[in-house]
Amino acid sequence: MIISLKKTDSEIAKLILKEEMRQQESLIMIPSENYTSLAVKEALGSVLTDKYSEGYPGKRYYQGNEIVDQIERLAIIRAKKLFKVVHVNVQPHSGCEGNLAILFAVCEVGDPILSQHLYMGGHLSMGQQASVTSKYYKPYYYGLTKEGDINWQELESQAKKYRPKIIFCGGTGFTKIFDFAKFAKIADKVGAYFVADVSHIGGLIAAGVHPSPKNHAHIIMTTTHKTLRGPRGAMIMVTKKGLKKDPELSLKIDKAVFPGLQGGPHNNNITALAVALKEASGFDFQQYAKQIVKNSKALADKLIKYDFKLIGNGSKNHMIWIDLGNKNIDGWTMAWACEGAGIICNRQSIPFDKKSPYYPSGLRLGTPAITTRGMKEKEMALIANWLNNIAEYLKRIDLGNIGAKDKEKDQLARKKFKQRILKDQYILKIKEQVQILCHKFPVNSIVNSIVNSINK
Ligand code: DSN
Repeated sequence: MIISLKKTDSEIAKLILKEEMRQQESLIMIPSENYTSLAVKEALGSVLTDKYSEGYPGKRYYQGNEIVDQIERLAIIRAKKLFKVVHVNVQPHSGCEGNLAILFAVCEVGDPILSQHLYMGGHLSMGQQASVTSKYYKPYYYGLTKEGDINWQELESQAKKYRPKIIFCGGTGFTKIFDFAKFAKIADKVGAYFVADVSHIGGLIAAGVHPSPKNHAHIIMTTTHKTLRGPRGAMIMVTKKGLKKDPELSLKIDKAVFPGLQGGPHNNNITALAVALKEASGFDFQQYAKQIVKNSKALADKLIKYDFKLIGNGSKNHMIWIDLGNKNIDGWTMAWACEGAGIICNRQSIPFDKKSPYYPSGLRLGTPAITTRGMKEKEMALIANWLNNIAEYLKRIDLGNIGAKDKEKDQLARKKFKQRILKDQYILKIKEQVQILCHKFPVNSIVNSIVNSINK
């Protein structure tokens, strides 16, 4: 693959190799990222990228889809079996399109919808102000409690007051186990569709490590590239309960995806998804999913010992959500210092955050990718120690005007900090140790596999 690319476009080939090196030599701790297998990557880069197939298996608007039909059917069968649902659409290009298709299928323009607030871990695609979904539907929100639980009281009173057409659960920030039955009870009371967006925990559900919403939700949406460890994309699933509420629901979802929102499906993605779904039904995947949760707990417990304040006071899934308030640093500063040390995470607003979403008070970490590399509890202790060293170091050094009320001063200070921290000797020492650890847990690499096959 990379061999022809080098001939055609050495500039891009070099950048791909650099990115591969970055992924190899850093601790990828963004909870929504992962490493796909070589098999998934091969399927993604296959001839299936060349085919047009608007429509669905057995009813396409283009000729030449005999094989594509077989592949898409396989992906659907595997997804149905894995998630125990009655209908699956594997064509959405992303989670945003998946949620938009659900809204389009179920709601009329202007209908009220209810979801977790963006600043409390919700997701843009469920009616947040900056998203197109808030222009077409009337969004209302519920939040989290200070302890990181769903604010059930608020959810129920908003549901009763506004009678939403859809109640969404899920988003980008939640460190506990979702009580899907409780969501369903409220949704049923007000006659709403209950849509479980399980994008983050899709892989944990597939492996039986997190309870499934299949008996509670009408519709389940998941992206396919997070804990599920497939290619980028999404699936919309209809449950038995969903079909009972509306026997036409599957049809409405399919029509909303195509021709409603999308044209040709990305067949290489669907092919790679079929592979990932096969992988996800195996024993190794179950072990991996169990270890994600063990690692997350181990890391969370250690961080608490280092006096990090965690939203939810720990982690019951793959995610750790830190309130950096007591460390006197913001998420932006910590995330850049971590990047300097080769630990890649992301800053995130915390419930009731007084800071802006771009410079929030929180930091979000996840264990899926490092678990895919084979890391376990012992390595989590090392990572917690490095994170603590970074936070303590940031307390000791002069951060200048970072956080100053004067925006210009703040921006200048941040610019200087970014340049400095990536070259800081103390931070680079941690980076060296991070790299030593990464070398002990190599990532499947297409380049390595080509080199190995040539050497054989
Ligand atoms: N952007 C994803 C996340 O990081 O949680 C959600 O789409």
